[in-house]
Amino acid sequence: MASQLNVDLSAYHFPIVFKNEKLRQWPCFKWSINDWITKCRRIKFPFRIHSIEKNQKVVQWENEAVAYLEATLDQFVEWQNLESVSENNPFYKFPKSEFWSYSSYNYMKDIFKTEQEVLQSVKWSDLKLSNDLADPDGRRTTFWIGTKYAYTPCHYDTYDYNIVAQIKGKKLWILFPEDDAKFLYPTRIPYEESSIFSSVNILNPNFIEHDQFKNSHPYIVLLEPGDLLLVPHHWWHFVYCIDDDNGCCISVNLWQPIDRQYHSITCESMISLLTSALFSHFESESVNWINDKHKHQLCTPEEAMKYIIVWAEKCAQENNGDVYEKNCVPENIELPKNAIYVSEKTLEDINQIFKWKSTLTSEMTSSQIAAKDVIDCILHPEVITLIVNKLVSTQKRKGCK
Ligand SMILES: O=C(O)CCC(=O)C(=O)O
Repeated sequence: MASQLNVDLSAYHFPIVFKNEKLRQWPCFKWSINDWITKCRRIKFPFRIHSIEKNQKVVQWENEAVAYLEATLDQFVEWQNLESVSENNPFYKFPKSEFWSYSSYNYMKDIFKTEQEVLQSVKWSDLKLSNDLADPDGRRTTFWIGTKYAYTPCHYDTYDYNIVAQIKGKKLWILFPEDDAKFLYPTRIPYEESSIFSSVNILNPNFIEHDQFKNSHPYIVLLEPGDLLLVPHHWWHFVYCIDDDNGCCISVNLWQPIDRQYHSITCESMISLLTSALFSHFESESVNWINDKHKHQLCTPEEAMKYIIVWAEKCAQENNGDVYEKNCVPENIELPKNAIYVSEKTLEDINQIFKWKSTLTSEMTSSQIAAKDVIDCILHPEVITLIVNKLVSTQKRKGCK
């Protein structure tokens, strides 16, 4: 077991699923839905509501929900399990057959700050996967609860790698390697700090607008209660609640830092500079360009500029910025006990699940370029990388003087 603890999980460059018995020992894993309701009775969770549309033509972005509301777990479970709910239930107006709901991205330290028992029931270090895996005060762990059909659009996180523990219900994860970016049409609108979204609607892709998607390499895994998933650094992922337990699909995840992410930090600071400078000038259009939870993270152009200067200097000192090796088969690294690689599948396998209805027309509403298109190009990750690389070269030349 000692060698197991020395495992450096950041060294795995392909997604891995662990069937980890120790996760089943976490107190929260043993709780029934009624236990969860009792333990969370004082907590109001922020939920967003989206309509369940078969063959939806475009991505349902977080910032374009039908409604946003706050509710207790009791009210959520009642909505999911009773034929109808009373008027004082915040979900009252939303028939469960027509709408899905998600309370996503809740930092445990915030949402459970008054409920230490819940906060302490997630015990990463007990998994004995790696010496580094621990987050006793819930600063890096997030809590997700959704109904069946709730989903997180395809994206990748610019920092860290990720460990996900499935607690209740089942989630389908469709992952793509970093190099698939060219097939996934990256976008920074909606803006969310450190998330790069794909414009492709995985539930029903438009192969006319996104014709390169056909060349992508999906890796697919169904996460069941008790499963752990390692999402390597910069892997794209689309996550779909495919089955629930009494209406609930619950998971927690931990973002685990990797060293020297100076290049990513500089790129994110550059995005902050550009979004804060550009979005405000196109206010009427920009209303819906930022995911709500991230509005407070927008800094002023002056603040963003300060970050850029500091981090570009760090990058220059580090030579190439991020020293992270990408997408290479790990050599001499044994797979940890009870772990398997997630297997590569085909788009036809995704089609089997979602039964795509082929979209033969382009969804583009106008042939004319809009301000949003211009800004989307400026914020494109390839453009940002180019700017940051130029900046780092400038810093290096100045450093030589
Ligand atoms: O569980 C989900 O819906 C999404 C989780 C996610 O995006 C992440 O862990 O980075």
